[in-house]
Amino acid sequence: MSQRTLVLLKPDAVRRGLIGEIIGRIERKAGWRITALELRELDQDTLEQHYGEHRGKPFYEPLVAFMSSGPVVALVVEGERVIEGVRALAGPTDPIAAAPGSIRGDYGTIVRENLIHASDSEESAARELKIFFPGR
Ligand code: RTP
Ligand code: MG
Repeated sequence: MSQRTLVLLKPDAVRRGLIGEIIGRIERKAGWRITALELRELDQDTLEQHYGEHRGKPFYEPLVAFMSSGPVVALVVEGERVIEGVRALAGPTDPIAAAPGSIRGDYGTIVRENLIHASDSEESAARELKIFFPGR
């Protein structure tokens, strides 16, 4: 089943020079392709829409501050079961719990600065793609 997912390389990934490393892992997966890619700074409105489900949680304010601390790379990736697949490449939210070989397991530091966002379901992907790449 071919799908589309929204991937964000978070500000820590950009600051640490890990864009190529992370995109390379996605590109090497046979049958997936990048169909949009942009380096950009995220404004409050975009972040409130994107992370609205977390509003009111203790980590929400520091998360939004972190996500606006520098540019991110936003990508659309298409391919076979790519939603589940990029989540698997990323590993669990907490880098300490993420296995070596996953992006967060290899490079993550603290739970907030975990390098990558990837849509977690078809519904989330549809919603997030509309926020970041309207009209595509
Ligand atoms: P994401 O949405 O960024 O792809 O990550 P996720 O699904 O693995 O994690 P989620 O629960 O949706 O949390 C969103 C992001 O918030 C930060 N976070 N900090 N306890 C904390 O300090 C905490 N918990 C979550 C992380 O950056 C996480 O990716
Ligand atoms: Mg999430």
